[in-house]
Formats: sequence, structure tokens, C-alpha cells
Amino acid sequence: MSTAKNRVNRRGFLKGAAASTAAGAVALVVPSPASVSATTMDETPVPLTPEQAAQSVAAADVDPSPTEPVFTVDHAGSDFMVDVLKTLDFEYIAANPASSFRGLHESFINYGGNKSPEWITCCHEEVAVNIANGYYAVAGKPMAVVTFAPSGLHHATMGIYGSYSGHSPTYLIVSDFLDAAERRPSVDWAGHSMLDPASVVRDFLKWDDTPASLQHFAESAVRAYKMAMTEPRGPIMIVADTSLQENPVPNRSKLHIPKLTLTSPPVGDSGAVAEVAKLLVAAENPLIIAGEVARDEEGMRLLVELAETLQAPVQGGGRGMPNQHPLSGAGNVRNADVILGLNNHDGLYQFLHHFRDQQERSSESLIKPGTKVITISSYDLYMKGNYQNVDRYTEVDIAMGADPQTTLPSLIEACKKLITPERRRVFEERGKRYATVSAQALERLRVECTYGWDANPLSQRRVGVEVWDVIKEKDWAAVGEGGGRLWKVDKFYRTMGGANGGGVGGSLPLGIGAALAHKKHGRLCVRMQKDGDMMYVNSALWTATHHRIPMLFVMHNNRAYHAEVMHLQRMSNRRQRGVQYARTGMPGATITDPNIDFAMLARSMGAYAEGPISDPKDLRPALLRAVARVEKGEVALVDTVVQPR
Ligand SMILES: Cc1ncc(C[n+]2csc(CCOP(=O)(O)OP(=O)(O)O)c2C)c(N)n1
Repeated sequence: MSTAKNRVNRRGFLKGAAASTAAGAVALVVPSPASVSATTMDETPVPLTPEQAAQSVAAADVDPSPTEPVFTVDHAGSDFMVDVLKTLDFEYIAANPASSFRGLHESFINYGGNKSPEWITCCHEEVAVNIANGYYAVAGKPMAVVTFAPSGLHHATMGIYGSYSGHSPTYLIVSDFLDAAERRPSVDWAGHSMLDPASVVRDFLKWDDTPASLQHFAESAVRAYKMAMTEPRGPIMIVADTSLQENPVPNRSKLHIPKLTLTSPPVGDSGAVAEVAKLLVAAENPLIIAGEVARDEEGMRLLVELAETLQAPVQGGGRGMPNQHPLSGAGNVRNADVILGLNNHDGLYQFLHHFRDQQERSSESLIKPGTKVITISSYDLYMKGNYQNVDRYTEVDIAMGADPQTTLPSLIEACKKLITPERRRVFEERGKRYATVSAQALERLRVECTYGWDANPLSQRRVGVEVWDVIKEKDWAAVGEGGGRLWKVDKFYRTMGGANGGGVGGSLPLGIGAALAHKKHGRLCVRMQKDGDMMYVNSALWTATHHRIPMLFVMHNNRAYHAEVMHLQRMSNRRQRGVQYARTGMPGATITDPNIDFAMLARSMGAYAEGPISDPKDLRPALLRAVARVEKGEVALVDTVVQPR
């Protein structure tokens, strides 16, 4: 195989291509250096001649030297890695491609047949991780994500931090060229190799390992899955050394893939459960503050059973409580004599205190003296130092280090045993009072939704009501924020929670990952999509259309980073200045001039889209058309221009 011969062959091919172009194939209009100057002179783009096109392609072609010897491999290390990962039952694997995991990528698609897991193409690593986070929120099991150190990993970091703070067991496989003697010149050094890739994200990883052999990989890959899924769950990372991927397996029969056995969640100690039951049954005004209690429908059923057994109201914002249940959202911290906190994601402190964001910051306890505070939380069992996502230290009377969902059956049982007929009568009376208050609150909310009904731009509440009206008879799921209490959440899967670590921008792919998990159930996925959030990694839309993930986006397009506008207003008010921006918008926090055409953006990536819509009368017909498209399997977007809040 000689270099010269190859060049002649390639030129010959290009000549053929040029001839076919001349014979009527598509004409290239990419400007050559010559045509660029012609364009700037008279503004008329000049198509390339076939010869110029051929030269331009030849100049850009940087194939490695054809004199390199060719080797083939029958049993690549990455095939074995795929064997290992297939035992972990991943449905999908999300990635943006990179050469340091070309071995693994090729094994997944050719050797693994691109099935179980199927490769999900992402245009940004943060998209890949957040698709995995969203998928977990619905599927209840991890999605694998592949990226490389350091570049891809750096892009992925915000998503991984979201996994950590949202207790999402993202399974990260990060390729790295460990052996310097094996690296290709230049490219494998710059942007593809690190000494310790996990150091970039170790502060918010639950566990990581860098296997030095294929057997080591097998054991650590299984251990990693187990660690990720042990409560409290969290992201893990396995480094897949590029040489291990690409080198042949010396002796496959010597390699063993260990079996996975998941660790059962920690259940509350029986003595503590009995004590808590006693306090709850004796309480006059018990209050449950429920964070991430439920992992599935069973968790929701158990939380409802505890609340109904005691006729105790439930606050807290987690996914466990049907939102129109009479006990949902009721109660008052100030009146409570026993407060039970369950897996409160960001801590319990914020619920028990009133904080004033004024020049002099102050925090005042809301609870009465003598109120007993109890927590059942697996989050007490695992905490790291650097990232402060835990809230202030809360004084409590009983702290049970346990998984709430697993502890609820014994707690419910213990409560039931203590309830006398007299206590039951008290509970029933209490339940009736809460039912009345809850019905009144729901009615008030309905009335409030009519305020500004005909406003142009649209009121956000009107958009919520109109969307509800077109989805309420369907098997719907909100893959992001929904319409609040007016969207009747009666099943666990109707909502998805959020694992974005307080970062704006990552929640678009979170919604897409959730919709991917809903796809096989045929649910109608709806996402109220904020404009600011949309502008970070909107390439995720392409992943949704490419992989035929049906979902409806309804833009909450207020043409601003409005949360930040409000902060700036607060600062201006405090300093008694800044009114000049009331009409023009706050520099640095509004997204106008030009206005973004979100329908055009979505269409450019293959979605069906309508808008911008600011006149209320146009909304319902657009929603109906968009839902019809989603029901046919498409991605649809309706850009609604709304009032700031
Ligand atoms: C990664 C990141 N960048 C910036 C912020 C600060 N931030 C908080 S809310 C917000 C505005 C979000 O705008 P949008 O999504 O349109 O929602 P709106 O507030 O307009 O309802 C910003 C920029 C953040 N939380 N995360």
C-alpha cells in the first residue's frame, strides 16, 4: 500500500465526484477563498466550480497517513465492557461522541447491537447527564452516560452536580488515556487525558473508581451500580481507560462478571418507630413535611395511608402526595405540636422558620415552644462538605436515620395499634376541618386564575388552565413544572421532581429524559418551558426529535430572566433608585431586542411548532393542533408570550 497510489486513487474519486456534480448533481455553494472576496465585493454568493469544490475537499482532508500498518482485533476490551454493562440492565446510554471512547462506542453499536442499552445522541454533555436524571425520575433506575476526560466531563459537571443534589443515581462512564506511552500525539494529550478525571467532580460523586484491568472494570462497574442505587442514591463514575477499551482481551474465559445484588434501604429502628407513633397519635395538630419520600406509586400510597390514618396534613413539596387530596398542603407550622419531616431534600429549617431577605437579614422560628420535631431521613446517612446544599442545622427531638418509604409500613402499623375509638373520632373531626379548608383553597385558586383572563400577553395561569383543559382526559405526565394544584396529580408518574442543583438551563433535557421514560407507556408528556432555561442547551430539542420522543412544550416566554429582574427590582427599591427601567426592562436580565422566535428554533430541529402567541383567543386552537401532533409521536412546541409572573 503506497502513499502515492492512495493519493492518486483519492484524486480519482474526487474527479469522479466533480464530474457527477457537473452532470447535474447538487451544486456546492460553500464559498472558496476566491468566492468569499467576490461575495464581499458585490454581495452575490458565487457557487464553487466542481474543480474548486474538489480542491477544497482535498485540502480539508486530514486522513492519517495511509502508510500505517493495519491491525484487526477479534475480541476488544470494550466488547467485554459492553458484556459487563449489559448485565446491569440499562435501557439507554446517552453521549456526545469522542475519540477516547471510540472503542466503547463501536462495541455498543456493533457488538452490542445498539439495543439494551440503545445509544442516545446528545449535542452537549450536560444534555446527556440531565436526560439521564430526567429518565431516572420516571423510570426509577439509572441511565448510563458516557463522556471523556477532561473536555466532555467539564461540560457534564453541572448535570452531575444536579444528580448529586437531587439524589439521582447517574451512571457515568468516563474515558481517559491513562498510559502516556499509548496516547496519539497532540489530540490524546490536549483535551483527552487526565491523571485523575474523577477529581473534577469527586466532591459531588457518591463513588468512583479507575480500573486498571478488565477484571477490575467488571467488579467496579457492578459495585458502582450498587453504590448509586443504595439509599441515599447518587451519581457514580467509572473511568474506562482507552487502552483497556481498544486492546484485545488476552483470555476472555479468565474474566468473570460478578452478579449484582442491590442493598435494601435502611428501615427505622423499631424502638424509635414506636416512640414516633406514640407522639403522632397523641398530637392535637400533627403536621407531616414530606420531601422525597416516594420512589414509586407504592411510596405515594403509603404516604397517603399515613396521612389518612392520622388525618394529618402534608406539606413539603415532594412528589408523594396527590395534590388535590384534602390533606395536601393543609395545616400550619405555627399550630403544629408534632412535626414529622420525611427526607427533606434541602433540609427542614426553611419550613420551620421565616426568613427576611432585607438589609438586616433575620430568621425567626415559627414553631411553638414544646413542639416535637421528628425526622426520618436517609439523607442524614450521607453528607459531604464542600457543596452546601443542606440548609441550616435544624434542632430536632428524634432523628431516625432511615429510608422513609421503607419505614412507613411499620410506622403506619404502630400508629394503627395505638388509635383508640376516641382518638379516631378526634381524627375524623380534624379531617373534616381540613377537607373544608382544602376545598375552599382550591376554589379560591380557581377564582384567582380568572384574574387577567383576557390579558395580552397571556396570563401564566390562563395558559396553565387552557393546557389542563386539553390534557385532563388523557393519560398525561408533566415533565417539568406543571400547572400547580389545578392539574390534578393522582398518580406518582404525573410529576417528576427536579434534580438540577439550583441551576437554570439543565431542566430542558431533564424533561426530555423523563419523556423518554414515559414513551413506552404512551403517556402524553407536557412541559411548561421557561424561555431563559430554554436558551442554555436547546440542542436537547434535536435529541428529542431525532429519537422520536413525543412531548409538548408550552413556552412560558416572558422574555426575561424574570427571577433576576425581581432581584434587581428589590435592590433598586432598597437603594431607592432604578425606576427608569420599569418600562424598558432591566439591562442584563431581559431577553428582548431581538425577541427570540422559539417556534422557528424548534422547527429548525424538526419539531412541529406554533407561535409566538400572545392573544388568548389563539391559544386553545394551537394547543389542540400541537397535542394532535404529539399523539402521533412528534415533538411539538407552542410559544406562548406571557406576563412576567
Ligand atoms: C446556571 C445558572 N445560571 C444563572 C442562574 C441564576 N438565575 C436564577 S433564576 C434565573 C432566571 C431564569 O429565567 P427563566 O428560566 O426564563 O425563568 P423566569 O425567572 O423568567 O420565570 C437565573 C438566570 C442559575 N440559577 N443557574
